Amino acid sequence: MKKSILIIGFLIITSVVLAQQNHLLPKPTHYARHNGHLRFGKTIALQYVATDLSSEAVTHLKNSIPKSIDLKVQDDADAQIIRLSLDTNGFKTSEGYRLAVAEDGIAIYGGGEAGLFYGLQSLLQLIEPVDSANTAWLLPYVRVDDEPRFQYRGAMLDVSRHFFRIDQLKHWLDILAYFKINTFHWHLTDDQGWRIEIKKYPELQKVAAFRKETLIGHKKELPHRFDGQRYGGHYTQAQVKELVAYARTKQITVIPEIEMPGHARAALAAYPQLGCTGGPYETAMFWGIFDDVYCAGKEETFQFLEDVLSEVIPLFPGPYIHIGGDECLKDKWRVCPHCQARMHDEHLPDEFALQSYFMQRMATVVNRHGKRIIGWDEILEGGLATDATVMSWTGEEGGIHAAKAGHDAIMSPEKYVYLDYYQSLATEEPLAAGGYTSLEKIYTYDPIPASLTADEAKHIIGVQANLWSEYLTSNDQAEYMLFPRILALAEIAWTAAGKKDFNAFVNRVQHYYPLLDAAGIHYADVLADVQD
Ligand code: TNX
Repeated sequence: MKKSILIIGFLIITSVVLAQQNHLLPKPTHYARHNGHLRFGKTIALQYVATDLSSEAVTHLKNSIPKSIDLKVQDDADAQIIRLSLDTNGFKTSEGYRLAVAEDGIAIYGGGEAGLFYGLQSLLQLIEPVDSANTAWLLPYVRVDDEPRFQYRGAMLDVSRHFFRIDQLKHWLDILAYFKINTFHWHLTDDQGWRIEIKKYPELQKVAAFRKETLIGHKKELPHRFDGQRYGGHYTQAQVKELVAYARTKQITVIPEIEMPGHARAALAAYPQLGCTGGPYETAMFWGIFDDVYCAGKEETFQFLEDVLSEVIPLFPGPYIHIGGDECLKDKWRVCPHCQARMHDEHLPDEFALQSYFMQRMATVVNRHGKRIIGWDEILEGGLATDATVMSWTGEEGGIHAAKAGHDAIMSPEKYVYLDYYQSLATEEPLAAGGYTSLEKIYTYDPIPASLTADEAKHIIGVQANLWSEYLTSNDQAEYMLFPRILALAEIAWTAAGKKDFNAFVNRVQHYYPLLDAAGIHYADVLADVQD
């Protein structure tokens, strides 16, 4: 029997009134509140009793409390006991859980370790201080039965256009996991910066990781922002491993994205021979789609990307590697002798077929490492690699097409779930990419398109919100764009469609503002807008 004692000292969370209603977010499948509650003193001691969990699993659970809640592991004879049990037959997936709080204590049953983790997150969401001085804490008697709607609940962050430190990313993973998001899509390379160490290609760190100016945004909009500062940075492989391991303790899978064949200007600045013209190239400084892309004719390009993937793939234990595929202009390919020769030799009718050849070749490399590719919906053009998963961003069409063809798809339509869009129509909003993605718009989005049959719909494995960072100038601004909108994503990804209710959701979001305050998160208070 494994035992460990946890003392949880909560940071000051101001003016939280004990709510009787279900404020769990995302909303669970089934929630029943019973009369009474467990009462804790000023600090909360929780003791885990896990009969059938590995010590590693228990450690993960111990580490699962967001950093905003100050956790100390100590022996305490008076601890409340949480009985953790696996129930592998009782749930549809390993993420399902049952939480029971009653007179005789706290019990969590999980379909797997992930389920126990989510049961614990729900428990943490239910513990409330009795007063603003946190003189005591109450945990209501409840029974929660819960399963996620989608297995893939994602958030993407673009660290190329704006660079974020590992500790900043970890902080977000804490909060994302607390709201049961389980996938972090790490957009590591783009025209404006290459952010992952590749030992075989040191120029990536020296050249591709930097650009001449701090800021990108759109050239026309930002003349005043030129500061002449070289801007950049990258993550070492050791840091990548550290983040991936950290995410694992939060039940979060990290998916790296290495962009190809477009969005490659930074890589070409470092290795110009990989472009059709041979350069010279510069890491891009502004928002845009650039026509200098990897040359699809030269073997050297494939060798480079194969080498890159061979270093990247072992760092990420998850099943997917994202290889981009979006917005690849074909202008250079049309006049490049290498590309034209390749098309001739491989009997490719047009440049779209050449892109498909490119992506399928790289998919083979990924498959050889035992992984599957994800690509943006443009990978559908000219034919899809056998086990490719499509990330549908230009709309829902790509996802629908993929699902009908028996491919998995992740819905991420820009119109609904793009977090670089404005979140309110207020004039004082920070400059953003354009568009408007309100909290309500995300909330009302249903990732399963009505045009799919039940069987086809099974291929929609989930939904993801994307935060592109061309317009971000700071970590605080990134948080402002992420929160609270990412909570709407969390709920549409977890909660059954029939259980959604926007007004009730808004109340629940408000409930978490003090927690976000305590965690030092700079969220946008968009609820004032909503209630108008
Ligand atoms: C399109 S969405 C892109 C990104 C930009 C974004 C700006 C996608 C796959 N590609 O490169 O950052 O628009 O909204």
